[in-house]
Amino acid sequence: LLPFDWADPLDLDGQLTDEERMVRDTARQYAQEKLLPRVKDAFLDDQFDRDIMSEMGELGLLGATVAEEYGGAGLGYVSYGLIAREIERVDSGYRSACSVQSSLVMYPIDAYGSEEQRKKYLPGLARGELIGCFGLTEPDAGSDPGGMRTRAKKIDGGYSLSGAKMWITNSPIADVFVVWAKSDAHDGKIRGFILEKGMKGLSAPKVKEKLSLRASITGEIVMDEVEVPEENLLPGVEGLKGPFGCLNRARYGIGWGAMGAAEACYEAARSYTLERKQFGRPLAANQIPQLKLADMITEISLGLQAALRVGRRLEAGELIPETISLIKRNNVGKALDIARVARDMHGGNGISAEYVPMRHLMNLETVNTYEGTHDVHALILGRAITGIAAF
Ligand code: TGC
Ligand code: FAD
Repeated sequence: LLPFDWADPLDLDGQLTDEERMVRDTARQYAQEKLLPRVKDAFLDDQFDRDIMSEMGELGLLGATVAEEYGGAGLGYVSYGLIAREIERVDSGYRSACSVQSSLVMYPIDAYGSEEQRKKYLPGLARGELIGCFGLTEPDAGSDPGGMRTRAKKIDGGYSLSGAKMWITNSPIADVFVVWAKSDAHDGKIRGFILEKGMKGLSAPKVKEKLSLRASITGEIVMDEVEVPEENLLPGVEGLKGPFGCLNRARYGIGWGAMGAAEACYEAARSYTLERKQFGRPLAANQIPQLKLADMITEISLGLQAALRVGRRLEAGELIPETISLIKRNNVGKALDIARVARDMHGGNGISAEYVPMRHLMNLETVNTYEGTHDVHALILGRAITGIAAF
């Protein structure tokens, strides 16, 4: 018989390559030593420290799957997932910054961009010298991005973009904006454009008074006849499959990341109930806390195995978007449940920022909503199961 490992019962570690373990350890060390000490103040003060992007860039944590010739790390999807898990173990807001940069900005430039665009933007984004954002959602088009109003009008030498994007991670500090708009010159089809900070008519005011994801900066993108040169059109894709192709990667990373947040809550609940005594013995000596911990590690272990399986299939070139919906939806939903139970297990202390579960709980409310809500992913699965679209 082998002993049970309470932190990794199904031996995820043993299913990784040496390189993946090394990537995981680098990300974990950075997250625990450099991010964890500053997250409480960042969350309470509603501040995102821009230096974090350069620090992540220096360690190769941005654009992990992008080829080395463009400044990426040339790693596989499991390594990318392991990075997301380690960063989100500290805070979903920091993972957001990393996944937007990697999957929603570097990926579309890499996959749909021209060679000039790749050379111009990817190395700076990989180093974290440039910060990117991704504008799909609008005030009146969230779950249904096909209903977007932003328009690109053909003008001499390029396009004039007008419209507004809402709830955009990193937009107030972004240098590079990947924006999706319906283009008159392309039969009204959705096209991707690269906008740059400082373009006339472009502004990105911060969204204030968020109660969730406070260590991440969120804003609008307001475009008032922004003139974008022809060479800033992403030439390689048209239609909704452009933004969805990016979302596949980011949603996959969230499948891993949410498990990192859940693990942080589980470990906090375990330590707290082992240390705190009521009725003359540790809380962990009671059946109810043990049941809760058993439920938590069961869901975490299964969720990590599912994320690993989807990652291995992506690496084998097997992209099935519905399987990504399955892990995004389930792992975030389970992480939310785990964070709430862990908060409860901390009693009154559980509402203090000194302990991690309540912060994760508040963050995970956003994670459950963005990149496709919990229910929208159920509808994507429902369509694949029945052949009938319910939206
Ligand atoms: P539908 O008719 O299903 O599809 C339109 C076209 O897109 C293609 N497609 C996909 N391609 C690649 N990957 C996928 N996952 C794809 N899903 C669809 C599809 O084949 C079709 O192509 P074509 O060539 O036939 O035109 O589109 P629909 O309008 O009916 O879509 C419905 C639905 C619900 C699936 C979709 O709209 C949806 O997923 N809604 C959720 C929106 C969403 O996820 N927004 C995320 C915004 S970005 C964000 O939240 C970033 S947060 C970042 C952070 O801080 O971490
Ligand atoms: P709605 O679409 O209005 O949905 C409201 C509710 O209705 C949800 O519960 C939903 O599940 C439900 N619903 C909708 N349609 C149906 C249906 N047909 N059947 C049943 N139920 C339905 N977007 C970006 O483009 N870039 C970003 O960087 C970005 N970052 C974000 C950061 C934060 C902090 C947040 C909160 C959001 C961010 N988003 C971003 C936007 C996010 O993707 C949207 O909020 C999300 O897609 C949901 O859209 P909505 O808010 O308009 O909600």
